[in-house]
Amino acid sequence: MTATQDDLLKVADPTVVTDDGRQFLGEASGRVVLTPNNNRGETLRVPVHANPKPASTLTASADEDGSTITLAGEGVANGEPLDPNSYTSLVSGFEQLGTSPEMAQCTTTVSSSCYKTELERSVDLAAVGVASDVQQFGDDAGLYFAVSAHGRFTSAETAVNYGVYLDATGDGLWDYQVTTTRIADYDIPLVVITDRDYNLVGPGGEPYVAPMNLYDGLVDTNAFDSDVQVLGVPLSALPEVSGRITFGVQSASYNGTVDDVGTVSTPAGTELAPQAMSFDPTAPGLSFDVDGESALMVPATDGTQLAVTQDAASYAADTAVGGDKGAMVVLSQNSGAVGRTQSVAIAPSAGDATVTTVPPADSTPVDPTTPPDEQVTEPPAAEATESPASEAPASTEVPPAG
Ligand SMILES: [Ca+2]
Ligand SMILES: [Ca+2]
Repeated sequence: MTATQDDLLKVADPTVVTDDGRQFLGEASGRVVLTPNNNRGETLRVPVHANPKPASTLTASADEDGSTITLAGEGVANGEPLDPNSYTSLVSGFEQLGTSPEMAQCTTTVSSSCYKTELERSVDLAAVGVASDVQQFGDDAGLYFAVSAHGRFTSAETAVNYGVYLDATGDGLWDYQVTTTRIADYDIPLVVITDRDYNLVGPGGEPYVAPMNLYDGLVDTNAFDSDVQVLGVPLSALPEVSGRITFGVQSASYNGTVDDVGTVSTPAGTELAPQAMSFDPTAPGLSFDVDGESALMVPATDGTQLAVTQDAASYAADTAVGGDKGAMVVLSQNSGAVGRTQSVAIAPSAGDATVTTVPPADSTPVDPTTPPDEQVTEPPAAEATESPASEAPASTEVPPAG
């Protein structure tokens, strides 16, 4: 089998229905016939199957004053951008406010703070970014989180779940959780919002439901075998958010492994750490656009420029956990070797602005004698009650929250 990167298109097996937006991998299959060369054996028909996909090698770097991030390298552009059968390198810009070190693999002692198998490797958080497109969309803006890990998931929201816990009211208690879930018979991970009782909430009393990575399967966002996810919600779905929020991200695996960036596990459940991340969706410290379009899953290639708009007062007030604040550029279709998440330093534009960075708060250790099933506060798992056909955005033309 020969795979030519420039010719690769995202073609599903003919038996797979894809126009409902399900996520799928492009695939090629056939058979190889092996015939004996000395008439001393049977002819063998061996099925072959492959899921090749092209990868880009784009890298992001900022100019000196931090006002522009330029991509260099090789993009992928097979077919019409955002076409169901095409692969197009997409870029998204976030303000990076979370950094988390690599987690150790468990050895003889099993605990919630080490990973057990490669299958749950994506539980190990690496970076957290946040973005608001209030500059482009004003009253109809969205809030977007990017969560990257030190290892890949095969399929998101199977072995590992990410929960973004955010406090809108300033009392230190989270009011909303933005997370993912799956529902029966609909083959995409879905972004949902819960309240503190883990009930699904959304505008008009209806649960908010949208595809992970902003697009359903009709646009390739490299949703499989990746180490980064984008969770977007409209601000209208978070009515208590009126300005600055604090937030943290907790990941949890089916094996009871937990990683925290600005969150802690308590006997009563997940809470924000005393020092969480802080961001103002109504006045983002950093905003990113490509030719005036909000830089969220927009086509990217060699030379693509992200304009970085800085609100100096907000950027100074934003709080990072575990590392410096800066830009987090997500290049969804990049190869793992180049990296799908790249951190780019952006210096504060105001001369006297103080960069606020706090170390990661200590997680409340989970008693290792507790059975794994009881260690993790299962965050999401909320059953969506509506059928996806009526709830999930059918359009693939625009990100859901913009
Ligand atoms: Ca980590
Ligand atoms: Ca609160």
